[in-house]
Amino acid sequence: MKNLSLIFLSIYFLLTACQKAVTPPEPVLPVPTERQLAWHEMEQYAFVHFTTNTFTDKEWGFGDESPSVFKPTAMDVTQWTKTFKDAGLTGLVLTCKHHDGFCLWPSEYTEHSVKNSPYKDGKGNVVDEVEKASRADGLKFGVYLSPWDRNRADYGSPSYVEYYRNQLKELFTAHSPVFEMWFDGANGGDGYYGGANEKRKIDGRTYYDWPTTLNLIRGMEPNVIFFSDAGPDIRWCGNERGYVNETNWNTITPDTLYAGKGGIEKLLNTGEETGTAWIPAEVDVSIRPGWFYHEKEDSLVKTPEQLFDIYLSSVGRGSNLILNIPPDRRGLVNEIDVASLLGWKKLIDERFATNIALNKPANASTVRGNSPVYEAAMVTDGNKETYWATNDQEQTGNLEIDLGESKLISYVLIQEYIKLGQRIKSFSVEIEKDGNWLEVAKGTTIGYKRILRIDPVDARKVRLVISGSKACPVISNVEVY
Ligand code: FUL
Repeated sequence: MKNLSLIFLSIYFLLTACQKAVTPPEPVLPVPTERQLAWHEMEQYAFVHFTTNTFTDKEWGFGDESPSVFKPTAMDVTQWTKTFKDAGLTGLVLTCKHHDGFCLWPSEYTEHSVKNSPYKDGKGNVVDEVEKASRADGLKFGVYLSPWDRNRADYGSPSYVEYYRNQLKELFTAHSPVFEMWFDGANGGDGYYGGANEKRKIDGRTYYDWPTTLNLIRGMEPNVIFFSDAGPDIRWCGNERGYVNETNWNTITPDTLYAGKGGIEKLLNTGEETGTAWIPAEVDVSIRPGWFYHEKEDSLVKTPEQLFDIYLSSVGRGSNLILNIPPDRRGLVNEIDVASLLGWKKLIDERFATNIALNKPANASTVRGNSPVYEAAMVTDGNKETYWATNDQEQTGNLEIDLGESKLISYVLIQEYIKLGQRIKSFSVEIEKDGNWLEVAKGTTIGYKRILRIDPVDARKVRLVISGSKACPVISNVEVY
């Protein structure tokens, strides 16, 4: 008896040792940082454009607006954050200062702010109020501070850069944590500039001395994600229409890119397969035609279906979505926008209600070292930290999920384990029909998340076919709806 236990124990240790011997795949560089991983998981959040433009009916204030126009009549920032939370958004980024230079907080460095407005008799601080409301609703808080300032007399000279940094110091001292800092590359040249009323050109590559500014902020807020056309943490997607390319690499070579440089839109939209840095794209788009509220656009608010399409072409292509929802002149998210947002959330909840692949058995063409640690069922176990992987030399492979019975399928969701880098270059999805495999969707990149809409079809078995990969495929999750 004693001998038998010893034999069993030895077998057990032998098996565990064999299992341990199967090493995980080497990462394909570059890989995301911890803060980028946390950002990927945020998926969709709000952009809030609100300033004097809301009251002057403009998109780009000239910089000569009187602070007295900033006069919301029924301001309630908790209505904004409740709406965003109910819509399934995970955070918000607020335009603390847009191109017109008007500050939503009482900055000590300028008179062009809420402190000289009728709002709360000059005692208001919209940045503070929005941050508090966000935290109360569990939303992460982010900051937009326009580098281009059409109000400042010294815009274009070194003292303005100092001014800009002082404002960042004010913001980052008063507010933490800030999950994202949004640097807008836009610069139209002309402005009020303290009464000069002229056109000013700056060299976007050198004027702001970004490395110094970013170091300054990083010193105050180590985990902040920097957005600009070219990164360094996340990049612009190259358009404001709500999509990233179907081929969407999280990698790009940033050496020659900088905020405001034209002609790089296509590159930003796809990224680069051979890119040297992990700089994923963020899709910025407004629920309305403009970024600020205009009554005349009330009939043009995007419908729930349009928002759903945008969701598929942003989050569904491995990007994050920053959806702009501009409060109206009352200081409220307009009822029309609220209805649309909640309708969108309902569509998402209905269409992705039950993952019919969850905990279903799966089989793969090959499994890394034949180890249970990397077996096919790791993609249906609902655990994002486990994954299916093949052996190192295998850059293709199939994975089959048995749903147990024939079900109507409309969406397939796939995720790579991006901690080991982005790998997949081409893949397809097939279903079994009368003993034959039928292709129902195909794609190129996957990345953090890929959602494929297919013509609704009945099937019991679904197969993921990886036909091209930079190295052995590493898939953490497959969901079927
Ligand atoms: C652009 C700006 O010019 C728009 O006004 C808006 O803020 C958008 C998000 O970025 O570059």
